[in-house]
Amino acid sequence: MEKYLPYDLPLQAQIDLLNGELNPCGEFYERRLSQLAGQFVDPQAVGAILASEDRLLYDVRTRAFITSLSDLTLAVVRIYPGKVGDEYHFTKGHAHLLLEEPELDLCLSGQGCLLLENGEGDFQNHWWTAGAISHIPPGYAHRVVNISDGPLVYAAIYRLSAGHDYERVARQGFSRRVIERVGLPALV
Ligand code: PAN
Ligand code: ZN
Repeated sequence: MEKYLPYDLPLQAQIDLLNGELNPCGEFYERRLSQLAGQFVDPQAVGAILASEDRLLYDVRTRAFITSLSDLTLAVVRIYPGKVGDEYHFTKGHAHLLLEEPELDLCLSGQGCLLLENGEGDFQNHWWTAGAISHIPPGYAHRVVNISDGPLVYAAIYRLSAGHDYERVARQGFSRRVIERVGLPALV
């Protein structure tokens, strides 16, 4: 009998810090403007873009490290640069279904802004450059905004069983947005 199951053994993976490629990769998915349309503040700007293309906003590569005792998961996200009206591209945003689950995010390249909101009146934001690490405590909804001219690449580490609750953000959004004002990002 084998002492260890194959998935209980150590594993190594490699991230390309600039383009977000993950090797080996588990799942890959893309999110386009039509999937986040109601989240942007300017519906006319959304409509004008969708009339010609369903713009790719970001893609996600994930790798779950499942053992018989644990389920740590790595996601590497690449948000493409750009704006919808004056609003920078962002992720859909979610809280975790298991409210006691935290997450660690690490900015790998580009500049961004992490929005954090706990639904009990606390809003915070973290400005990111490469190397910034954010601890997202249990219960905080989170969204990442790309404020750079190029891609923003970051890694997120969480437990697979934490799950994703997209409903809360779809219903309430976040109380602040990151908008371009005279050429610079501003939290409004
Ligand atoms: C991240 C997110 C990633 C994409 O891995 O899943 O930033 O954002 P959305 O899931 O909101 O589209 C994470 O927070 N995982 O829990
Ligand atoms: Zn998360």
